[in-house]
Amino acid sequence: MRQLVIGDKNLSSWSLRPWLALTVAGIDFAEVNVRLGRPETKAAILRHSPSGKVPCLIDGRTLVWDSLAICEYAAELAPALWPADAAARAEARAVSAEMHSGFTALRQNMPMEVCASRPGEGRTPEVEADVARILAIWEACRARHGAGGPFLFGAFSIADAMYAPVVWRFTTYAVAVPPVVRAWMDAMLALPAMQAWRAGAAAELVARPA
Ligand SMILES: N[C@@H](CCC(=O)N[C@@H](CS)C(=O)NCC(=O)O)C(=O)O
Repeated sequence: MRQLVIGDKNLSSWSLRPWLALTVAGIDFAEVNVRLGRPETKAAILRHSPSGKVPCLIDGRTLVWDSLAICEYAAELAPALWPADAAARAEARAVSAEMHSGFTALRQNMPMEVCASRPGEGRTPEVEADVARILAIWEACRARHGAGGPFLFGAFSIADAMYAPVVWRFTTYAVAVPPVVRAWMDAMLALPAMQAWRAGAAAELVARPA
């Protein structure tokens, strides 16, 4: 059985991305949960992941130790995780890569905390610029490619998975969004997998308070 090594569901935004892609695609895996931010964390992660970071997918002798690489691996098992149209697929890859490599100010100042409510916190000018760019990406995806369904490229894709932690961030920090973005965020929040992740985060907080 494939194993996905992940961090705390309340906090680990990189873990959520491939977890969601695998779950929505119906690809079987078992979770291996590592608690972040503890003296023993690094050693615990290194038992599974050569980078010392989560997420890491273990599929027999194959190790995949990066969120976007795991999503790509998932798409080899479930090709519908990328749009079928080549031009749309290229754009989905571009917006996914932009999330993977960017938005540092947002990541630093508005960390994912699925179960928290912190309206208005963290809004530096650099964060405002990241928020504006992310809203522009989501609006463009919905306008250009969204006709076939409620997600960024119509059907659920890796692009949605890559921005899923930002859905939780915008919820936690109560970021105002235009109606077209609200509709996409609502579709994301309605996914049983997103609700299951949130329930898991809440259960972990009860079982092992900070
Ligand atoms: N670029 C990596 C980033 C992974 C990452 O930074 N993971 C964090 C948790 S969300 C981590 O493992 N932190 C533990 C540590 O650095 O000790 C990816 O996309 O998977």
